[in-house]
Amino acid sequence: MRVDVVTIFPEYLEPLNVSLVGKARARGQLDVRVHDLRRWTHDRHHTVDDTPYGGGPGMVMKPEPWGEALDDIIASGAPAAPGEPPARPVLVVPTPSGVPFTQTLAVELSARPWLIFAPARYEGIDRRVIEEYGEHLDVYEVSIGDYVLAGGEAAVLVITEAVARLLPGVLGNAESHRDDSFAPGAMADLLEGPVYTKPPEWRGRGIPEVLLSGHHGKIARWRRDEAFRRTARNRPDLIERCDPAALDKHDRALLAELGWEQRPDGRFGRTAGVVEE
Ligand code: JCE
Repeated sequence: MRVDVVTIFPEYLEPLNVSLVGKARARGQLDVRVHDLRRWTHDRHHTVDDTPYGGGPGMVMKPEPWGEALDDIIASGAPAAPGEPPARPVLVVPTPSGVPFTQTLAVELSARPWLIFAPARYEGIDRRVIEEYGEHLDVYEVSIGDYVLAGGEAAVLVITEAVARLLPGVLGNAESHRDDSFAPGAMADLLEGPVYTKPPEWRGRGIPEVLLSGHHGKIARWRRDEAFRRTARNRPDLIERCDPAALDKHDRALLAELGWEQRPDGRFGRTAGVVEE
């Protein structure tokens, strides 16, 4: 996969040299190119921003440097091979007003051969840039969560790591992603429960007996119960939209114990008047 990043803070992308993404690059599984947007300015001050039309606070990123940068980078990718259609990148623009970045979107992006990230600063990029490239490319305006960053670079790091670990051969065999919380097809879309390793006792704390029992059936059930407890506590929204057909009798009994009731449509909701802990 090829990844281009256009930014006014190239140093912010240094973490892409490290760990999983850095290793994928070193192995040639990922070709990451970071570009300084100011290269595509022509004035003495390398201006990338201007005041917003209509007034208001802050500054807006000018369209011309983005247009020249994206045109050059897109042109650098063609042609794939003689007779082949030129590669078409996906444009990914982090913004708090984008569609939520989810594991499903990570899987979708991991299937594309070429991503171009356009992390903005200030109050964002002149809208015409997104409109213009939306006519030629798939453009994803994505939000990594409901909070406001100072710019899109941190979101690029997040998205790149989530996508890169899904590329064939990037994650070692030891860590497979089938069971990730949120992986499509994960255990009924539950959060993962707690994990333990050696030593068997640490500061007077043991580990749950069942994990030492060697009884794989009991261990699987215990893990599922812990996943339900954690999900009900931390992400009640996931219990509410959980498919009732994915639950067995034991699951339903546990949820009832935790103060959840099954509605006439089969979905779960908190039992009225029951308070936790
Ligand atoms: C960004 C800003 C909107 C005023 C470029 C924030 C994404 N999930 C996300 N949270 N925050 C972002 C994000 C991404 C890019 C930019 N800002 C700050 N955003 C209105 C200021 C500027």
